[in-house]
Amino acid sequence: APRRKLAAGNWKMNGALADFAQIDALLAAHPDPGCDVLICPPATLISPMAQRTAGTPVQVGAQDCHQEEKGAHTGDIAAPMLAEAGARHVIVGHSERRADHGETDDIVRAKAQAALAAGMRVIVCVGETLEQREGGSTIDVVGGQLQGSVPDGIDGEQLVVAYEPVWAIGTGKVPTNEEIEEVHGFLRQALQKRFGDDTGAGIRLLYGGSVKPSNAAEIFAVPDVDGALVGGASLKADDFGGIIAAL
Ligand code: G2H
Repeated sequence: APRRKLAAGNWKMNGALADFAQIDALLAAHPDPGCDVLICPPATLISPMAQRTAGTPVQVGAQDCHQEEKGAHTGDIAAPMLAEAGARHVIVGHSERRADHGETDDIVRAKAQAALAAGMRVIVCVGETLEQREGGSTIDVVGGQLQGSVPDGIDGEQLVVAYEPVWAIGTGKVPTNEEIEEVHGFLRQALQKRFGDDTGAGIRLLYGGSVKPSNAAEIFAVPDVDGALVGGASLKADDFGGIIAAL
């Protein structure tokens, strides 16, 4: 089956109930988006957003989950709790989590497993720093993160991998099409080698990092780019809508 395109918004630590008006405007402009549309708001907004978007093409996800099902982890949120709140996807291993919370590949993999066990899909993020790119180790770094962060025994529908070069996040800098194609081609090959041709071919690969309406069409033309993980631009209906229209 062809891979269905995915526009995933990552609100990060932004947004409030008042911003649901942006989702209403997005749906008014794109009632039939022609791709999967996902928004991952802060955890406090998951439940009201899931209620507000019920019956619409907008799906709701989480930005992180704890790796354990329950327990003494003050301030953390378990995957089954997110699922009960209405989350259908969980982003794991975003570079901001890896940097701000010391999340290693082992932790990210455990979180991915917890999300899958709770019946959600996972978006596993990988990406190199500027120093690593300049040092020529992009493929090694991304390959190591992929191997270490993606659990065994997944099916192609449950897993999405997002390539987010750390130096392109929120900076306005975007890799060249050739740079994106090299990494996405490598990710596809590595996933097919590990999970078999069919499963590997079904896994969606997103590009993330400063995607905007003005650069989206060019990025989406790159082979093996099946959509985008969008930060800043996902908070505004016009911007996210422009990206959806380019998919
Ligand atoms: C990368 C991306 C969304 P932005 O972190 O995950 O953010 O589009 O703001 O660069």
